[in-house]
Order: sequence, then structure tokens, then C-alpha cells
Amino acid sequence: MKAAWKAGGVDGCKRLLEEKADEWKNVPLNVAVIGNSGVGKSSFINSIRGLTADDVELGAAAVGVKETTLEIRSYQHPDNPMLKLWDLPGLGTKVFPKATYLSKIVVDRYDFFLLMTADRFTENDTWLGKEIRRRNKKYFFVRTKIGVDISNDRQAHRRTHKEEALIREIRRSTQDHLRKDGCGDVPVFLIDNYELNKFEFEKLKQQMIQDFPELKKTALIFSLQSTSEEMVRVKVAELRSRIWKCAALSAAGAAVPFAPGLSVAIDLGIITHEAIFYFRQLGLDSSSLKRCAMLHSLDHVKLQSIVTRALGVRAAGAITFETMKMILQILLPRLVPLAAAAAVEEGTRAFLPLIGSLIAAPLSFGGTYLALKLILDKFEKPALDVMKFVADGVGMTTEIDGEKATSKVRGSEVAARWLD
Ligand SMILES: Nc1nc2c(ncn2[C@@H]2O[C@H](COP(=O)(O)OP(=O)(O)OP(=O)(O)O)[C@@H](O)[C@H]2O)c(=O)[nH]1
Ligand SMILES: [Mg+2]
Repeated sequence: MKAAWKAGGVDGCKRLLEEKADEWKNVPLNVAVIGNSGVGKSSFINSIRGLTADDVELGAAAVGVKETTLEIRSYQHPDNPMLKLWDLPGLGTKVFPKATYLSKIVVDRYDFFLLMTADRFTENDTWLGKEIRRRNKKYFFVRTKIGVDISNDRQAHRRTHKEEALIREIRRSTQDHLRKDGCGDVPVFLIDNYELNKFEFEKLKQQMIQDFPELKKTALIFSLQSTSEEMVRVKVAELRSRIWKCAALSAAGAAVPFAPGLSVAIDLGIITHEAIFYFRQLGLDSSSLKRCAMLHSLDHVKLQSIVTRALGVRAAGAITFETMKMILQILLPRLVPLAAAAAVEEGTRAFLPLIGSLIAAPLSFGGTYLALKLILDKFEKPALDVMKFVADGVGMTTEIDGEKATSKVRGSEVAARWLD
């Protein structure tokens, strides 16, 4: 994104985003098979590929009674090569303790999870479920080794053993646990990796194929959201790096008092020109918002109100030098005392000397620098809010100032158009 911005500015970034939207047609869905060590993650991947652990020459995953998978590897789902199953090391071993597990497996790179357990529900299972949900990702809960449970129960209760009743009981207790953890709606599959025609192995295999388009859409939406937000951040970083240059220019220019009560001078001419540039670059001006609304079938008035609310000033209509000057004359006196107060309260060392020296020495350079920094900070928030709203409009709802905002078009429709 940074390279696209450097090479082609806004248009470069737009082209990259469009390419990314197309790329999704060829991007696989990354499914992580995750869970405690020894629950049968590698066995499941072999079984789904129609292999046994002995089919080493065909690339079967290693299976064993001790901690086995130490390297992360991916395998294709046999019915859909775009569905990539990642065999992960087990959680909670010496090499993969809980504290470093998620970072070691780079958890954020997966789109969907099969959370596997065997025997009893453990603390680790609950923790993993919460971590996945916290990332707004979906998962299926898979209980393996059901055949073992049945044979154990048959031996323990020789006279009263009933297979169906036992399966019902396992399902009920699993769902109870999930409900208690606040995830009652997670689909549960009871399987045995060595008895594929019994229990729900086949159902799980098919369900993944059936849900594939929906899961991929969700993954697409999240990717779109982060890419667009990333675009704003890259732009802000790039604009930030111009501030020193503009401030240096202003040192020679005509200075006016910064804000009432502060003996700091700024060059309002330079600042206004630069603020218009920030405003347009971050897509906050009316025509950018209209274009964005049209592109995503959203209500442009809603986008405008997001900007107005975040700025605390109405900035609709064409942005001329005069209108921006008026906006800045309202904004700056509000921003400077806030920044000064925050610096004093938090004892922000980096900021204090700057504020201090500005108050002490009414130099146009320092005043312009600070003003541009505050303006850019102030413009960044609405730009990010708009991007979030757009991404949410493509699939979710978002809260803006406590108000639930919904878009006209459901995300699945837009994503489906891309995925067609
Ligand atoms: N009976 C039965 N045994 C299973 C099942 N799944 C796995 N096993 C056995 O459980 C043991 C562990 O299986 P793996 O597939 O290596 O487990 P894993 O989760 O990949 O383990 P790590 O790689 O160490 O995390 C092996 O002895 C498998 O044969 C199952 O569904 N039924
Ligand atoms: Mg394994």
C-alpha cells in the first residue's frame, strides 16, 4: 500500500484496492485446525484427504501418541483446493506453551478455525474459543475420538450402555459448556477420525464446503476493512512527514496569533492550504464522500454526518480557502488548549517541551508545526470512521456515537458481486 501511494498517490491506492478485490477470487480460505496436543488434529487432516498416517510418501501428516506436530503446514481440502487446512502444533506443550502459542502460530493469518477437543472440555478450549471470538472470526467446535468414548463406556457400563444415549449426553454437555462460555450458537460436530462413516465426520466435511462462500465473504470483508483503514494510516503517515517542510516555509511568512491566550504565531495561509490538502487526501470533502457513498451504495448524508460529528464542525459543500479558514478558526482554539492540557496531565514528555517552547517563544515555525499536527490528528479520526462505516456497510453494522448505523446494502450482496 505504501509503495502504491508513493508511485500513484490516491489513484495508485485505489487501483491496488480494486486489484485486491479481484485477488480474492483466487485467494484460498485458510482454515486452522487448532486445539490441545493429541486431540487428533493431524489425524483429521489425513482422514479428510483419504490418507492414513502411514501414507508418508503421499504427504500424510505425522500422527503420534506424543507431541507430534512441531511445524505448521497446510493441506488442501480434496473437494475444494481453495480451502486450505492448516495443521497446527498442539496448545500447551513445552515447545508451544499458552503464553506464546497465538503469536507463534501467527493466529491472525487464519480466516476460520476448527477447534478440536477430545475427552473433556478443558480450560484451554474455553480460552481458544474466546481468543477466536475476540478476533471476530468464526469456528466450528469438533469433538474427536467419539469411538473411544463409546468403547470406554461400553466397558464401564456393560449392562446399561446405550450408544445413542451416550452420544446425546456428549452433545448436550458440550453445548452446555459452550453456552456457559457465551458461544451457544457455535456448530458442534462429534466425529471419529477412524470411523468416517459413523458419527458426523462426513457432515463436517460437507458443511465446510457448503459454508465456504459465506466464510470467504466474511474473510473478504475483514480484509477490506483492514486494507482501507491501512490506506488512511499510510496517507496520514505520509502527510505527517510533510509537516516539517510546511512549518519551515512558514517561518518566513506572515504570522498571526494562534489562539486566544496563547502567544504563539501561525501562518494561517500555509496552514489553510495544507489543511485543504489533508482534507481531500483523506477523502473528507463532499465530492470524495459522494463518490465513496455511490461506490458502496451507501447514504452519502450518513457519511457526511460521521465527518461532522467527529470534527465538531459542519464541513459540507465545496471546500474553498475561505470555508477551510473558517473551519480552522473554529477548530484550532479548541484543539490547542486540549493538547496543552493533555500534555500537562499525562506528563507527555515529547509534547511538553514543544508546547512549553511555543508558549515561551512566539515563533511562526513552532506554531505552524503544532497547528498542522493537531489538524492532521483531528482529520484522521473521521477518515478512519468513514472507512469503518464503509466496511461495516459491506457486511455489518457499526456504532457511531452510540447510534447503530446500518447501510442500505447487505455485505453479502456486495461481496457476492466481487466473488462472482
Ligand atoms: N480412536 C481414535 N484415535 C484418534 C483419533 N484422532 C486421533 N487419534 C489418535 O490420537 C493420537 C494423537 O493424534 P494426532 O492426530 O497426532 O493428534 P494431534 O492433535 O495432531 O497432536 P499434536 O500434533 O501433538 O498436537 C494418535 O495416537 C492418533 O492415532 C480418533 O478420532 N479416534
Ligand atoms: Mg498433530
